[in-house]
Amino acid sequence: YGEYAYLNLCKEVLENGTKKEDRTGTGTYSLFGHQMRFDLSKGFPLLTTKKVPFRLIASELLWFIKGDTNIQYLLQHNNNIWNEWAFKNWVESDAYHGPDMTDFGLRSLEDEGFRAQYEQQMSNFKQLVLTDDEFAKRFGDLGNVYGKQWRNWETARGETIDQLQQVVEAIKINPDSRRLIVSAWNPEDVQPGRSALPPCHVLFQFYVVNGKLSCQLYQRSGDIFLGVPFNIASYALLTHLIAHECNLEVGEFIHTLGDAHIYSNHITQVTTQLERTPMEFPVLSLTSDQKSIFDFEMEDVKLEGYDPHPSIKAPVAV
Ligand code: DHF
Ligand code: TMP
Repeated sequence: YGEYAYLNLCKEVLENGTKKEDRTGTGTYSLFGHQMRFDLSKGFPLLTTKKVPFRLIASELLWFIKGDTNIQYLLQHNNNIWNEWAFKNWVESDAYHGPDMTDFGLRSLEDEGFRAQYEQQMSNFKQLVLTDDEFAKRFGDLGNVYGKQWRNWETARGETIDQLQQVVEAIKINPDSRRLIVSAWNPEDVQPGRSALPPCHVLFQFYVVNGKLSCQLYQRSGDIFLGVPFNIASYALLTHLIAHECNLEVGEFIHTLGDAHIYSNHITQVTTQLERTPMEFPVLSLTSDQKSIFDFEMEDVKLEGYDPHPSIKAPVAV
């Protein structure tokens, strides 16, 4: 089963990872440099040893593809995965007048009273982003994150580059090209204060041979339990969408990780997951009347045969 590529990474980090402190103050077990390969023609790589919410992965990817960086779209799709990083903008601004939210991620895990306050403020925040467009513009925007860099990369001359559109066209016209690259890492924009979180999935490259489209991602930092299962499925879906538009079959997704880490508060969850036996991967189907990746909506993307083990909860390090 293809899932062992992931499960083996978990095992390796548990056995050989080095204890390492990190920005969030949570602590990790980590190793540097690891590669996984998934043959997309053998099924869609959505993990089965825990239930992974595909709906959230698909709506996040469509949000990137639209070039959107505002969590309002995600909230409209009932997707809460980026809330904490926009919330941070708000509670650190002078427009915020509620209780002090410094270090809300860690504090809400340790202090129940604080957790209730945090949940109240987060709920207010979500409501405002959904109903007040001015507020959403100011505080719902994550800044120079994926959607911006993929679709509206700003040049020094004040022009913009649509890297995603260009790469799709290049795959059609010149599939042998060795320059089929999209970069999210802009040194100018990773300076403090310019984006909510410097991109984790930094650069991806496509490769076409024998009528099959493959994709390789370089991810500088991977939260193995929470982020990485999303990232695998997200890039697998992107590869399917682009292959569909370019009349190609899908080849491989190759996932190359820099700092691959398990947070110290995810160890029991990973251990539980490793005790489970993987099932067959599901199959992705795309409705054929949409051709351009830029026209896809949620209802055009369907998964069949996904029969995972139950979900496993874990706190996200902010
Ligand atoms: N920070 C950290 N520390 N790890 C991340 O994986 C991460 N990912 C980000 C932004 N910042 C991050 C964006 N992607 C979840 C998954 C992906 C993601 C953010 C959050 C997550 O919490 N997943 C839960 C389910 C969430 C839900 O159902 O709403 C999971 O169990 O997979
Ligand atoms: P960092 O910027 O200090 O590396 O923190 C980012 C954390 O988020 C790190 O644990 C990796 C994780 N992450 C993923 O694993 N995948 C993602 O897609 C994103 C956005 C973050």
